[in-house]
Amino acid sequence: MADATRAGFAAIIGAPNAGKSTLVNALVGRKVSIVTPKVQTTRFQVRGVMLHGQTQIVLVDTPGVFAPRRRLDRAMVAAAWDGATEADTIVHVVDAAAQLNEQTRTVQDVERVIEGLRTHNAKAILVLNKIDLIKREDLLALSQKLHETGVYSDVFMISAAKGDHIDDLGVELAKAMPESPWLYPEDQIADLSERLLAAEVTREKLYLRVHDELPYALTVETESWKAMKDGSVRIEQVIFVEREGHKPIILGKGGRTVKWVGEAARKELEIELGRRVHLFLFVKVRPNWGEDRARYSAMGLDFDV
Ligand SMILES: Nc1nc2c(ncn2[C@@H]2O[C@H](COP(=O)(O)OP(=O)(O)OP(=O)(O)O)[C@@H](O)[C@H]2O)c(=O)[nH]1
Ligand SMILES: [Mg+2]
Repeated sequence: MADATRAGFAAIIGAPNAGKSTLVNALVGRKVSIVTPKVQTTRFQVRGVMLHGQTQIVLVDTPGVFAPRRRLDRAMVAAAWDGATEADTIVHVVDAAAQLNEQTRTVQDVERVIEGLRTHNAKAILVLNKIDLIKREDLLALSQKLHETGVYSDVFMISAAKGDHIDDLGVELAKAMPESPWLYPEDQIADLSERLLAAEVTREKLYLRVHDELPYALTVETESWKAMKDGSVRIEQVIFVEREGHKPIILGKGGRTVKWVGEAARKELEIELGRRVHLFLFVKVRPNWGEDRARYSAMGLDFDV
């Protein structure tokens, strides 16, 4: 039947910082997953929905696959493979520039993904990303080398940030989807609740502003969400840090850092939500939130892995 609908899942996996979330946002055409220059930005599965003709493709953005150390790391890796093995197709995003510069961590992470694909007996579409940063001949050699591993069904060379060759990839993903009724309503582009998205936007701004290891020791939660009579929304969020000593870093001199974060997050939320936003941020210490079971279920992660 010519007009049968198709729908399914495409899991986006790859090393931290490869550009997975950037790719998901580019394919969806809207921001559904936060993006920062820091590794391990995405902590849990985020689903973005793209349409291609009669086909609905649910893109599952996953945390980067890497060597797990802390409990949060292990939960993130588990979430990545869960997303991958349940999907109709797997997209492995590789930062081609980092790979060519032989950045040890990236190379090891890519090897880990290849091993994981072998273990799960799965094939993936290889996406070499960030081609805006490298020479074409280097790219072809890299493509050849990775293709020889035998775990890839196809290779695409793209720039997620610039949107180059994204459309071809979209067509390929559509082909991989089975015949099925659509999984989400036509106008839905993400499965993140507004409360969670709002917390993620604040976390993105914090990552952009605070440096070093601190981002991994913080989490943001939306505590209250009130629709106001004038059409605006009043949002209260708490930034949890692990130690008292982290608090002044978040606040900044005279509260400057948290003020910048609040402003930047508010502006973006107003665009995403399409209404005026009053955003209130509080900083609290919660020692060991990384070992707190309740936080994991709030993020959709499994505590016991
Ligand atoms: N030059 C260039 N930079 C890119 C491209 N795609 C993504 N980036 C940048 O790479 C960084 C990481 O992008 P993300 O999309 O957050 O990467 P990720 O794979 O989701 O990272 P994690 O969530 O930490 O696993 C950001 O600074 C992006 O702006 C690209 O095509 N070209
Ligand atoms: Mg990400």
